[in-house]
Amino acid sequence: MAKRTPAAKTSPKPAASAPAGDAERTLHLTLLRSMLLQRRFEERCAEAYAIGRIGGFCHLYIGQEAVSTGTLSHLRPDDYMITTYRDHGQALARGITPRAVMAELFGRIDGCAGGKGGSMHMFDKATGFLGGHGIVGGHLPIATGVGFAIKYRGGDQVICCFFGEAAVNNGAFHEALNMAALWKLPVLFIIENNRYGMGTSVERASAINDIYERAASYSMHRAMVDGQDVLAVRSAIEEAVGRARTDQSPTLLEMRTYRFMGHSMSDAASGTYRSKAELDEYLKRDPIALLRAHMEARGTLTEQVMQDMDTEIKAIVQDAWDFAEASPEPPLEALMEHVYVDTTSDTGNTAGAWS
Ligand SMILES: Cc1ncc(C[n+]2csc(CCOP(=O)(O)OP(=O)(O)O)c2C)c(N)n1
Repeated sequence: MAKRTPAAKTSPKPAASAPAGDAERTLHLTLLRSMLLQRRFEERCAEAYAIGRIGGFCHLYIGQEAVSTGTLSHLRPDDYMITTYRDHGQALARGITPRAVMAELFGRIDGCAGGKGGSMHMFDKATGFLGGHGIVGGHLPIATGVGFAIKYRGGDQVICCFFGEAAVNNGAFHEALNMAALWKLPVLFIIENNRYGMGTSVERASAINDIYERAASYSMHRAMVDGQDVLAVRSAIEEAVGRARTDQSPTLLEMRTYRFMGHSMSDAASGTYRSKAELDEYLKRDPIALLRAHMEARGTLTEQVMQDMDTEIKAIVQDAWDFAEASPEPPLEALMEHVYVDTTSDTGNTAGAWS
């Protein structure tokens, strides 16, 4: 039987007469706060990069915050996630502290990967954040492997695997999906379709535009989701997580989103491959503005509350910056630590290994 969900998922609109309750207000404020933290944090990342505090590659997530927030707000603490190099926002949304993320970006010892991973390689065992990966599509088979490990151990956790739409043209995508479907593994494959792989539009790279339909090859549950609408993301994730926990079957979700910045800091403004008119059109669907408008219409957000939240978040980000700057660089002697795991000794040096 086809496991098809053809229509785009949009958030269920509350009945006009249904007043907003406390639970709704609390949830929406939490979602708004998460997205705003990512936005303000990354605005400072751009600044830190420009003055040389952050080196190497740096890919901002600005514009895509509804995907991380809507997805990760629904996971349990013992679930897992794995992602690409565009990982700062997701690290924050998963609960890694702004201090640990900023220190990592600054290459300092208090960073979540000890300052050795940097922008593209956030990692945090405590929150089940299994990386930040730089090879496009390379982490999808790892996600399938984690799904296998969960099932083998008899757990009911899930793993969420985020990747860009360009990764679906990579062989690893197909191998990972096939095996996850064949063995019924609790993996949520989440395509963040922001329309461009560096400067190449999805239309120029993919034979089909409805990318979620690729899951048909593996008879896998699938859906397209409005990735700018955090509530739509949450409801799609709720359904997929429920299926993964009870039935241990995987899902492919295509979240239609857009990055407001360039691919990386090397084309920070917008890039030459898209028009300003296109960017302006997508800016009208800023995920933060959309939730804000929704809450104002529901009577659950005032201008004052929004301003206070913004002020508080800016202070948190400044604190993260100050903390990162005060943190030392890793010592030279630590250069070769955490490169290999010693599997030969009796005790086994498993420092840094995932258990
Ligand atoms: C296997 C591989 N090929 C090429 C690259 C170079 N590369 C880095 S990012 C990127 C574009 C990826 O786009 P997408 O997957 O859509 O993610 P986005 O950057 O839009 O988040 C490419 C081709 C790479 N890192 N890995």
